[in-house]
Amino acid sequence: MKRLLPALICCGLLPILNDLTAVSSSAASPPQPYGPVPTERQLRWHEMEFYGFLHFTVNTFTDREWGNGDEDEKVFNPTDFDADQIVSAAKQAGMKGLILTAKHHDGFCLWPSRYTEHSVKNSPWKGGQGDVVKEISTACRRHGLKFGVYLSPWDRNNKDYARPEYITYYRNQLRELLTNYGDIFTVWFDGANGGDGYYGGAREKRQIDNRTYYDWPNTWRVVRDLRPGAVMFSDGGPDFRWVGNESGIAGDPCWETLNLTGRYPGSSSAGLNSGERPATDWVPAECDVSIRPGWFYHAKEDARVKKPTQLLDIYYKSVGRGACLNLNLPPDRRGRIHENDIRSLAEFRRTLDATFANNLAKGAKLSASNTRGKAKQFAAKNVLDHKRQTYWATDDGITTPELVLDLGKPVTFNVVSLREYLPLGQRVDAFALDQFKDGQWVEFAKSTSIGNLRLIRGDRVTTDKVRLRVTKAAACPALSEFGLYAEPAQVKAPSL
Ligand code: FUL
Ligand code: CA
Repeated sequence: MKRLLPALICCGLLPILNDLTAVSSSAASPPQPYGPVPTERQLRWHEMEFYGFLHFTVNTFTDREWGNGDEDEKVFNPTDFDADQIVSAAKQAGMKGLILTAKHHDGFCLWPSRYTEHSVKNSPWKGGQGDVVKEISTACRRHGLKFGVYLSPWDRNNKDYARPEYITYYRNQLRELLTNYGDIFTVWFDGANGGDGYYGGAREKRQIDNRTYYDWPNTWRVVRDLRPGAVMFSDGGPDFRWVGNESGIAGDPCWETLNLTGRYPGSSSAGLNSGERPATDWVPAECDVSIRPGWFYHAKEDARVKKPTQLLDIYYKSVGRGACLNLNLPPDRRGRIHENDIRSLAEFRRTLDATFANNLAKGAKLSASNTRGKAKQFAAKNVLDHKRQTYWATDDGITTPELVLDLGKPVTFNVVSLREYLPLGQRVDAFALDQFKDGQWVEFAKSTSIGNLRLIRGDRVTTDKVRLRVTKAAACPALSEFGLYAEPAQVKAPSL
């Protein structure tokens, strides 16, 4: 996962670079990366920030959270399935992708897999001709969202589960999903393995060793071979990690890095919430949480949809701590996202859009205590250009620089936003923010990890000057964005 340092690749150019040092431009070469750095596929995933889960299967119709594996295929019968309605709900909420439970623990397949009869092909829905994976994946493409799959490793229906034959079955299904449905941005590997099940009629408890049974390196290889751009999720990476809870809350700090040795899907959750630093691997966190108490739709939870204020709190504590947010929207028995969920999402989105429409730091006069090689390429103004690829960096060894933003007039804000330039690794350990008040600097916030994004949401501050102080960094900082924002005064409660 670690990339070669660009400096090592271009050894052939060294004599030329040496010559140039005479005219002092070597000081303006980019900083060396610090620690593990993200792969291209991980960078694309970081940019998504917010996407959704769709939990949908026989459980939707049996009112359960975990099916036993003996459900009659006939129970799966949405009355008014509408992939466009589902995907539009996600899009309007600002999601950049959707991950569908193609198969949950009960083993029922939402696509007509040729390896089992336990699928939509034996359901009355669309006369057995339906394919939820196809409909959702094509609707995602129509609406410009990425599509991903959840394929439960645990299968309470399959007769071979816990035997070697099942691994062949599981990989065959992975291949079907990865070859027949266009581009896939992620494969989500759940670590749950409960034991009891139907297992082709055996109705017994089957235990497996999570660490060895699925032969993860070779199972992951199927994904790498067929979809090299896809990122894989599990408790142990390899590309992004579980955050250690299902409430959508990342640790504070939440480091993008982790020591992967000894971790696998279903391994201990120790360290997942905050990550580890220093660490050997870039394995950022995903916060998965449902908009309702359960992962699947239950009519009795219609009045328990998370309120916009709760969704906002989750957003600030997940995306705002450098993780991605995977918010579950469970389709109902019609095969649509329920009106209450849509209403809550719409208000949540409206508030976020109103908040982030206007960076109040735009146009500020910037003065940095240090700029790498005094070069334009690394100038402080790069933090205000809305581009992740440009950044402010300091000279090597300058790890606690300051940046003053002169706003020209009093400005009121309650959200501060920072990004690091990820290709150079996670560099900043801690920082503080000051406002200029009554002729002196007064600290109003301090924090730790930044990574992809850090949002600090607090009381309203009115000032005409803000100062950012990096108070600890493992290497000279490389900050790509800085923003000041004001949440709308009134965040309306939903009228459910
Ligand atoms: C868990 C599963 O057991 C739940 O049913 C759900 O799919 C959740 C996202 O992951 O481990
Ligand atoms: Ca920038």
